Amino acid sequence: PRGGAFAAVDLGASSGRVMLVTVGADRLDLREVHRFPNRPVRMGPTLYWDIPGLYRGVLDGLREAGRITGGRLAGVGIDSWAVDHGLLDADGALLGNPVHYRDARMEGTAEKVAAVLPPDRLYAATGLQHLPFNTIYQLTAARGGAAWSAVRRVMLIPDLIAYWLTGEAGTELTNASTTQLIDPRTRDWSREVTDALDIDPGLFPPLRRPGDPAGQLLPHVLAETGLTGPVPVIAVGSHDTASAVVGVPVDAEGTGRRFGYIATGTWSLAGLELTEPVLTEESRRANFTNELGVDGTVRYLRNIMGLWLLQECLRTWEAEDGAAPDLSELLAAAGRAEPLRSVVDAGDESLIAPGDMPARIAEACRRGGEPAPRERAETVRCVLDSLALAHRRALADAGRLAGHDIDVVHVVGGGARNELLCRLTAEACGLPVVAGPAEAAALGNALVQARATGVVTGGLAELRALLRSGLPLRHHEPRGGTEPWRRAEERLHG
Ligand code: LFR
Repeated sequence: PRGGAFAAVDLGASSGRVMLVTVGADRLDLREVHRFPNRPVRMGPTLYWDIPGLYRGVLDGLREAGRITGGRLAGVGIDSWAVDHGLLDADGALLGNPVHYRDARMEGTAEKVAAVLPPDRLYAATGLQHLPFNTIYQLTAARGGAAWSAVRRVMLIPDLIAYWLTGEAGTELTNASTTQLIDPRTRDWSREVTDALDIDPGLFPPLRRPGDPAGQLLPHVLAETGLTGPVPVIAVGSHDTASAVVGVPVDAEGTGRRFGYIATGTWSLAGLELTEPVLTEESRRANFTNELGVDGTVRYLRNIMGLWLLQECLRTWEAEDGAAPDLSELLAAAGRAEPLRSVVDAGDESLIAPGDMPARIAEACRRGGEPAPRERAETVRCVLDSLALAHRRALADAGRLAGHDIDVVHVVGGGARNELLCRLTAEACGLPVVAGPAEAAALGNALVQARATGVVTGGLAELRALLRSGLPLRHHEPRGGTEPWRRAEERLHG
């Protein structure tokens, strides 16, 4: 039988992992071979990604994968968080560590961009949700810096890793769409935007699409990882959210229900899979994004602050206690805490930066006229209630703006493991929630590789059909009615 072992490299904002995914014509098997923390580092005033550390983690993972397969891999695919990038000089050398999207340097750049391209025109051209750290703003900020005159190339994070592995440069389309420089209708650079902002799209290597070849592991990479060549690197949905949506086990029960999805991790990305972008002014005002997906799809969704809120609380408490708090205990206590006692707007930009999150949540509660949490369990409950409420609102808005009903909500990504969050989301949306797989991005990454190498054939439906067997999915039925959630929403948004 045809089959292959694929390495799916999935870099998230809090950890990176290399998964070994074995795909056959009608089966799929997933094994985590290496997981490593992704710890950003502040040097001087700037918050950076530790890109050498991440790249080392990728090499370690590939070596580990090869140890299991006897040195053979049918492919390697790389996905990561979006928008961030490295700047390279004429020799192809990195001009500094990539800056973290949570760095403060973009303050004021949105105004600069708006002065040459008003937000309504920018949205009509790109369909992208305004996020203060979109690549367009980062490049505008970088242009004021001393290194800029040496910049000859801009490479998004997964493309940069692929460049080091293969020596070949490309820009994968799904991730390119998060730069806010792509027109979602033509699925190419928007001349209107690049001309207005005087950004040369030629700084980005040529576009490639998920499934395109992206080179082969270089001899020194083979030597370092103990793999036997040739090992092709294959472009996948290199934006982690693009791969995660390929990994949504749609129609696992074969009922043909219309689905919404929430890709949960550091962020919650809640929305719909569409075939055409929605570029209306109403959509812009609702802050919906049209990111490009695999196979010509559009991810119509809203970025919600996500489990970042909880992760950052835990980091604060760990610093206070000198030891990591027990998360399962905290979640159990949060589950018993008073429901919807206080909620905050999970789109609040004051929560983006790192720092004392419990204090900022308490402050956001006070600003909104909500009682501040009195203890940690109440803070956790406030975070999860607020996320569930934001999920409800995003899916309802998406359905209305795109004219698309939703019968079932798929929660994929790390947050699918958080039972309380999934239960609250089902209650808030008043819809059944299917939770899992947590590793949707790695699975979606591997499925696109498997198709590109001929191990499987078909469209997204056929790829997703492979997800049906053997995945531990959890079902949450809506209970208790949505009226308390409607009232909480009214408190928060009027
Ligand atoms: C999720 C994600 C989101 C993107 C954010 C920042 O991991 O890729 O889709 O908006 O990270 O890049």
